[in-house]
Amino acid sequence: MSLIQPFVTAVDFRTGAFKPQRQVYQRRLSDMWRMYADRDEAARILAEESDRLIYDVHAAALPAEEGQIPHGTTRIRPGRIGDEYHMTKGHYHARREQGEVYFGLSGRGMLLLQTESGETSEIEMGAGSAAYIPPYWAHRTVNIGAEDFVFLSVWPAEAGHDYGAIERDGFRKLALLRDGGPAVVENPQFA
Ligand code: S6P
Ligand code: ZN
Repeated sequence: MSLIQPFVTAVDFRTGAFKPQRQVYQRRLSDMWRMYADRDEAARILAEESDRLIYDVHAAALPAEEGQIPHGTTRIRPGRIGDEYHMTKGHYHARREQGEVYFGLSGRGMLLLQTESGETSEIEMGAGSAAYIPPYWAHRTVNIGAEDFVFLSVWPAEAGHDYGAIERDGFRKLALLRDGGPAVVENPQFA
């Protein structure tokens, strides 16, 4: 186990930016266009408009050792691909028995969760929401508002990330614009 010096990071609640800056990565439409229900619309936006920035992550990356507690912010830009709100890729933890906590910093979001045995759950989040993701639940966040949705995640380093199942099968539920507001509906394409 590494002996790490204690440290503090200043977090901008509006943007998720970390000061000092630590690890940063971006997810653009080209990284995940196949995950949207309306793939034709995603392909059209890529070809005719731009490779939109969907979200970025600022994280305090720590050694993947049991006992370390990585933490980071995610800022999802507002917008939709067709009727479907901008979202993260979503994942299970590689070690399924590891949970996570999300804390809303600004904007309006929806947390979509599902288990491998077929249960689903949705949690609305805003500034000040502390959402608990128990072990065994895959999680994807969606921006259902008009502003950036920003949240802080805190997870056990040994959890790891498994994107494969979601990339292959998708999520059972979609967060879509319906009658002027967000609605969570069954995904007819769920494999
Ligand atoms: C990590 C945690 C978050 C996500 C981030 C991006 O366990 O759940 O920090 O990594 O919100 O989402 P994704 O699905 O692309 O990793
Ligand atoms: Zn996670």
